[in-house]
Formats: sequence, C-alpha cells, structure tokens
Amino acid sequence: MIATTLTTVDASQRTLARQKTREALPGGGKERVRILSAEPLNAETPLEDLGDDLTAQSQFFVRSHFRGPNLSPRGHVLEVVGAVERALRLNPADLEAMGTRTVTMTLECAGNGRTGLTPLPSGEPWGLGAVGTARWTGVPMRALLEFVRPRPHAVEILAIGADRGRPPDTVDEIPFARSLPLAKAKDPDTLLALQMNGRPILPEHGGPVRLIVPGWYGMASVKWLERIEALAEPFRGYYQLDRYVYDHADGNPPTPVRTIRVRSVIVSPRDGDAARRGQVIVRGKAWSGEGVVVRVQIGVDGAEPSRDATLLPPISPHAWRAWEFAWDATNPGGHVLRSYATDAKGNRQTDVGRWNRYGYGNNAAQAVVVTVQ
Ligand SMILES: Nc1nc2c(c(=O)[nH]1)N[C@H]1C(S)=C(S)[C@@H](COP(=O)(O)O)O[C@H]1N2
Ligand SMILES: [Mo]
Repeated sequence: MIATTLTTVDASQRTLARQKTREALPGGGKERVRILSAEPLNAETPLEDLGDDLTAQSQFFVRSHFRGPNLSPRGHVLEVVGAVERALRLNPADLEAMGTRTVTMTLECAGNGRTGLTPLPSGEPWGLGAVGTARWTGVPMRALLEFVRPRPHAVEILAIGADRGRPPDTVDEIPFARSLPLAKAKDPDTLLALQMNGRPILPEHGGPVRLIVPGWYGMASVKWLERIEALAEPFRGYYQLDRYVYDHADGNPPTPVRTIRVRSVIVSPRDGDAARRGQVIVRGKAWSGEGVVVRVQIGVDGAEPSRDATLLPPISPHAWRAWEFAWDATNPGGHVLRSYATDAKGNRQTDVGRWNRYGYGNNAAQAVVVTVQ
C-alpha cells in the first residue's frame, strides 16, 4: 500500500505473478495487465485495451487488499445472519436457484487516477486503468432479503469477504467488510453475482460469489462473499470509517466515498503516440455513478473545449458510454487532447481533481499528448 510498490516489482516478479494467476485459473489468467503488486494482486488495464464495450475477465483490473482466498466453486457456503427473521446458509447453486438477473455495469476503483493528484497520496499507484465493464449475472440482494426478511430495526446490510489480513496501522486481523444502507441493498440491480461476462467469476475477481453495487465505487462490491449480516446499527469497520472516506485535511469531518464521479478517458490515440497529419479519430469512454453521461467536450492544446464528441448509444444505465471525435490534426508538432464528460445531473469534469488524504475520486480530465507528423 505504498506509492513505491510499482518500482519494487521487477520484471521477474511480474512474470511470476502472471504465472501464479494463470496456474490458479482455468480461464488462463491475466493478459497484458500492468501489475502494481503481485501479492496481494493489484493490476490495471492499459487504457488502449478499454476500447470494447465489455472488458474480458483476463484483462479486467484487480484490486485486492489481502491475499485472495481459495474457495470451492460448488461447496462454498454463504451465511445470511443477523437481524433477520430467517437466517440462512446456502451454496452457490442454492443461491442461483433464487433467480438471476444480468446487468452490464462499470466497476471503477475509488483510487483510479490517484497518481494524478498533487501531492501524491499514499496508496496503490493507479493510473487510469482501474476501471472495467462486465455483464454481471446474479441474484438481486433484494430477492435474498425478501426471503430472509430483515427485522424492522435493521438499518444496514453488511457484506463480509473470505479474505483476511492486517491493514497498515491496525493490530488485529480483519476480513474485508463493507455495509450498504438498506435502501441501496434493495436496489434491484445490487447483485450477488455468480457470473462475469457469462462465465463463472474468476478467483481474483471474487468468485464464486461477489457483490456488485451499481453506481458506487468498487470498494462496495465485496468479493469472495462469505457472510451477509443485517445490522441494527451502522457498521463501524476499518474499510467503512478509516478508509474509503474523503478526508480533505481541512478540519471538516471525513465523508464516505460512495457514488462514482463523472469521468472520461481517451482510449485512442495513446499518450505519446505519433499521428499523421489529417483527420485523427479520437475514441474514448465516459461514465458516472450519478446517471448516464450526456455530453463529452474536447479541448485541444489547453484552449477552452469548444467542440463536442459524438456519443454512442448507452449500453446500460450503469455502464460507460463510448464516444468519438474527429480531430483535424493540421498543425505538425506536439498537441494536448483532453476530454470533459458531463452527466445527467450536470456534474462535469474539471482540469484539477480535489486532493484528499487517501487519494480517492480524482476525476480530473485526462491529458493525452500526440505528436502530429
Ligand atoms: N473481499 C474483498 N472484496 C473487495 C476488495 C477486497 O480487497 N476484498 N476490494 C474492493 C475494491 S477496493 C475494488 S475496486 C473491487 C475490485 O474488484 P476487481 O478486483 O474484481 O476488479 O473489489 C472490491 N471488493
Ligand atoms: Mo477500489
């Protein structure tokens, strides 16, 4: 969890990490991802590989706080306990029998873009590739709750993963655990997901069963689900109160990190690319947890953005939207391209992200430098 992780992972360790994931996985493991740390596995997708609507499991970014547990795909038991009328233990097949639904959703880590903040906060040194989109198939949490019936005094639903460890500056070993307000748990698209892009969820993405929470940053989507607990009081765990909070170090109390902030990325051309003089098609993705993206503006060379990109039709209310822009690259030399997305609620990206202690939610516009020849 330190900014130097990237430089301490040498090429052989990287290869080792790939081999390890590959050995552990029937699906073939990670392909062409940038490994930030091998254990626990943290890896991001190169931007140029985010061009398709869906991100393959083998290319999807991985964010893990602890070493991933080894769970049995069929024998795994999920417990549903706490302030409920009817506690339950069920395996993935029992869960699936409750009826599934498929939702295409973009998952983004709250730390995505952290390295763009000044001064650099500690934490995984994510570029812009801690984001991906998949078709998630699973049982709505809502259906499970209708079955177990939370008691009237239940206020939150706690999701506990099977991974455990000791976070920095804590004494005890803890599991990765996060709660949702009851209303968010009952969102029809909050899923106990069993499949990702039509296949069982690979171990590093939280199989056999993980949570998927639409519109919220990735920390809410608890992997390796082992226990669900209805709580009569708000959860006060480490990953709820000590991390995943915006702490602006300005004397105000920290506020929880929840909804994904509006953002766009330029997928092509890549930063540092050379382009022939003439028309260059600029392509990218744009998304927001606050509703669909309604506009993407393009700025060239630091001027106020004056032209709009063309938005492709949305593929899902919870997923990114592709866009493209025909750039007249007439002047040779270096040029800076930026994209600014606006969502349905009127939120728009700015040039500089707001610094906060742990480096979350930096949705500043990305700058891509292209040399026209
Ligand atoms: N059990 C568990 N769930 C977890 C995490 C974790 O470390 N342990 N990381 C969270 C974070 S911070 C993110 S961004 C997403 C990443 O999901 P992915 O690795 O499938 O991309 O998982 C979330 N769920
Ligand atoms: Mo995350």
